[in-house]
Amino acid sequence: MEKKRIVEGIERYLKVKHGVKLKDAKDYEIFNALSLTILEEIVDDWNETSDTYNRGRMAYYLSAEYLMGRALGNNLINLGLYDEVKEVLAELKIDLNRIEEIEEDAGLGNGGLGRLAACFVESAATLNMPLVGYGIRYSNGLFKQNIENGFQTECEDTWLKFGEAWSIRKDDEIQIIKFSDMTVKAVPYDVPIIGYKTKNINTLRLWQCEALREFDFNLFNNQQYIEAVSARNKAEDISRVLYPNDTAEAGKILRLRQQYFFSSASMKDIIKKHKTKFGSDFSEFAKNNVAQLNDTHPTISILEFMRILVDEENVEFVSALAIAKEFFGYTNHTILAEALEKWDIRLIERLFPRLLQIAYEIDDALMNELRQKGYDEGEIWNFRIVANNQIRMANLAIYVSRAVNGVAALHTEILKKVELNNWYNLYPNKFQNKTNGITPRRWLRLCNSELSEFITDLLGNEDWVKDLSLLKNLEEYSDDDQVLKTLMEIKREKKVQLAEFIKQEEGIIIDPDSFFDIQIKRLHEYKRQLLNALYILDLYYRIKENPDLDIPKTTFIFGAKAFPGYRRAKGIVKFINEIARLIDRDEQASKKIKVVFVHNYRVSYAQKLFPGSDLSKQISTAGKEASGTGNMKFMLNATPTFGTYDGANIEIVEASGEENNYIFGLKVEDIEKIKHDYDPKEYYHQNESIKRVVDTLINGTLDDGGTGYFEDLYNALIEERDQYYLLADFELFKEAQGKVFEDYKDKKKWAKKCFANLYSSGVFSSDRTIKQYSDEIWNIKPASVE
Ligand code: 26V
Repeated sequence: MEKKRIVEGIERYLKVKHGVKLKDAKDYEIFNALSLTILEEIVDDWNETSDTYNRGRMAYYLSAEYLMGRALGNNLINLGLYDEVKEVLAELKIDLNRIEEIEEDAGLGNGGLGRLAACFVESAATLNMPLVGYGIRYSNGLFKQNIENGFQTECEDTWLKFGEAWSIRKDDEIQIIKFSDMTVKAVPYDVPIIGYKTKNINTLRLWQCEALREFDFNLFNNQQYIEAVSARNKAEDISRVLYPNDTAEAGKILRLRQQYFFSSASMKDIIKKHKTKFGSDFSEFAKNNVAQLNDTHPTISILEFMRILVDEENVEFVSALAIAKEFFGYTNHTILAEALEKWDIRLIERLFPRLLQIAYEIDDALMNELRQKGYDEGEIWNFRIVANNQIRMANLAIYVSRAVNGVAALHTEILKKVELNNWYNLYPNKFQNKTNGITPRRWLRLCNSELSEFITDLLGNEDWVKDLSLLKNLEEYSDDDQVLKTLMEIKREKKVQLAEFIKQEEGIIIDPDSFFDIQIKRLHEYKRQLLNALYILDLYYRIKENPDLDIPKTTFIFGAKAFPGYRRAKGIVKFINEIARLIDRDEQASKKIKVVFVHNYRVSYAQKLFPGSDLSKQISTAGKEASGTGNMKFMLNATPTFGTYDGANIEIVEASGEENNYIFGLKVEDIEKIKHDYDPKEYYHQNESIKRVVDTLINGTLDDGGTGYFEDLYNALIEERDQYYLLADFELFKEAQGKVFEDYKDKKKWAKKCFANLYSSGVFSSDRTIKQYSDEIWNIKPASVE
């Protein structure tokens, strides 16, 4: 793109959108104008891509969450315009970095599941894969977190406050959505998904809910102002706010409305497109279309799809079901029973009575099949789609789908052998594994340009950004002192940058020459931030006993949002912050260790944390973390994993070697063996260091401000049998961390471990994952517009 065009574009959009000249423009106005300039540049390619895709078989990713983060930097990188735009702005005395930092994160997701969807759409675009993402345009994304006096507080996320430059509202493609008690508009906002160095531009279509009419004129004339706009507010409530998923929140009527809202709009959109090509002939529908359900959240799509085919398109029920079974695929993202969605049939009946009838009919079809296969009634119960006055969404999704997949090897094995074993025995061929991945564009090329340049220098070109398996070719340098030295210099530079950012954001000063031990992810008991905290507290006591304790100076960094209603998670936030305070106030301990809890952990913060890390903490109870994807982001940034035998940790360590990571703790099969007579009290009474740290929860050493938080944590460990096996893993954790500290003394040895992680990380590219979905589930091929 010509430099002149960029400047002209910025000036033009500053004028028409904000009514200002460049010299008077605020940073957010420049951000908007620059974004629109780029958007303008790609619109033709975007339309051409959609046309090309529409001619062939297409895949649709249905997800209630997309945790996109910021768009500008990523889009510039992917378009190959980053350096150019940086120069142009520099000539205008504007720092691109500052403009990037002004952008609000699009935080339309909770955590891994939503971020995975974001990586997937980016990879699909990069690979020219005909995939469209469908989701919800929440006015408010995941809440913003503050830490006040060590407690988490929350406030609303208003990411749209400056207007959002990166989407186009498509008023002519509105869908009308009917609930039994209200009818609303689904307005599509199309977000361009720009792949890396390709002309193809994919689409993420986010639906916004609006009322059919802005207000009731007659009520308004009667001066009933509130009543006049109440229908509008009720409609807008549907896409107002993202639900935090990490809690047993099922049964919420608004959440069900959200799910139906975006499912119905997406089904109607797909069927409309089909009809423009094939009229009312649905015989080839599944040949041309496939839809992936990102967890059970969009599973009501199955019922809506059936309703449209049967009631509106006059397709026979049996044929419609056969088509649906070809059309849908289902991804499971957790084995936690509490997370499996079930909807009360009275709720479904109240909002969409016809869908309940369809659910019963599908249930009947399944029962017939099982009876024919000789299943007895007892066995059949577990398969039922409608049972106990509930619709079991996972059973519906498994029955009516072409494939069911888990998200890491261990996770898929647990689904097959335990959680969904009955289904696996019924349909062994439906089950597949698709180990998660991450996009190397955002998670290395964009967030760590220093390391990226170094890799490019070593490999001679940038091909690795599109084919991450090429990183393996770095292995030949694994004994090259100069290469290892440069790698560690880059790491130091990224740690300096992170330390500066933390100072600016948190007002906390950390030493970039200390060891950065990082645990960043949603706060949940199964992820065991509490175990990490107890370990640190033990370390504190050991330093008190022996001020010369031989460990490297270490900064423990945490970042995590706790679901607002999840009391124990909030207690853990406070506990970590109290430990931080205890250490800060201690002259001896604070010389050796420091704890920082960064507030409002989000995608853009993550982009600074992963590159500035020395150790990746992935310590979930074995069997509980389906995959994890943060673990892959650390690895790609040349950071060893300290983790349990869980989720993708296992594959990470397999790829880069056990000797280059720290894998410890009870395995799934160990837990199976001990779970019946596990007694945490034995550990508590027999291990003095365990007792010493656990007692701080109740002996007044640490203060929870009278909330009862800490006593509750104590009870979880001691009285409620420590469901996540913290105490059973405590000594193993300590031993493994001791090894980390020992190994870190040998700088070269450590650098080699970091480097091994980098060159072994290729397989965790989401490009690989998307290729597997494309080949093994969706049966789609690249369709390039070039
Ligand atoms: C939901 C719930 C709801 C009830 C209470 C506990 C609980 C805990 C977790 C969840 C998350 C459900 C789905 C999810 O986000 N899974 C995540 O998906 C990621 C992408 O596949 C994967 O890397 C994470 O390991 C997995 O937790």
